[in-house]
Amino acid sequence: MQSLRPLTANCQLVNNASGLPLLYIDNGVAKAEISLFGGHVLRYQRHGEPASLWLSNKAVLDGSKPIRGGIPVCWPWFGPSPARVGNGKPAHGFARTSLWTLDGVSDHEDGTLVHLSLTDSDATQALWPHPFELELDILVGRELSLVLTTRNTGSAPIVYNAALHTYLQVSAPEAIEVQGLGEPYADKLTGQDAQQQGALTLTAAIDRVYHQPEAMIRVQDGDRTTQVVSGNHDSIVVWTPWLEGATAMADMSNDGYRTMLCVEAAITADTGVTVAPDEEHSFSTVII
Ligand code: TA6
Repeated sequence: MQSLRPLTANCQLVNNASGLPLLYIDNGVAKAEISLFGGHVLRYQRHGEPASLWLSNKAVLDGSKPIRGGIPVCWPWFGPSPARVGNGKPAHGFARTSLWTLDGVSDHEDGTLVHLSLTDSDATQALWPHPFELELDILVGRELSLVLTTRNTGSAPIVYNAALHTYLQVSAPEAIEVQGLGEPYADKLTGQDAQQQGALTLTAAIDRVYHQPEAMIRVQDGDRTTQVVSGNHDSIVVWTPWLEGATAMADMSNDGYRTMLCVEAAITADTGVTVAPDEEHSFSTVII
């Protein structure tokens, strides 16, 4: 790993062994790693505490495929490409496999602020024929805060779906209770709508879209509480692949599912969010 250059007192730009540009942040309260490939927060850890984010020990970090773990940015669609975009395009859109631009880094009393952006190119136009500017503002402090802004730089309305697909690090599935998800959810494993009764516990694979979540989701992991506080989203997605799902993934070890849980602020409505020309729309998630 070669150090390219210090950007601020607390942030360095480095290339990993495969040449992928990464930001290394280490400030008074936390450390983090952010990949410009994907605009992807890979790691976040407060000093003296366990890591907040899970990153697969088999994650591919050479820019050839999406990175398993951290916070992938799913955009401008979520899951399989919807009919309005055309079938068969890459799952979860192209933001997570695009090289983002670093617009700025600055150190502040409450943490290190990073601004990343992605604009349309021939490659994005081929998948999604719209001019856009996507901006990700990341604050690495006592909290990890992400704001994703979609700006329409074209002359026709755009419709998007998205998720900040947060992989939380957990100690073990048996230790977990998730509160604040609300009741109604779509179960993507059965294709049925269902109702949550009480706190969610983990005993099998889960792939659910909760439609009426509270702003704050609490993930209780034994004595440890992680809060995921989100805004301007329309749903929270909860996902764990369990053993059968993990075994099927080349970039997750078989027992990887035991130490991760995805709790994702998302825009999943079929209608998406419409952004008029010259307008923008933002949503956010904060890991506390
Ligand atoms: O957020 C849950 C989900 O959409 C699942 O359906 C699931 O398979 C997953 O994300 C991971 O997707 P990926 O394309 O990263 O393998």
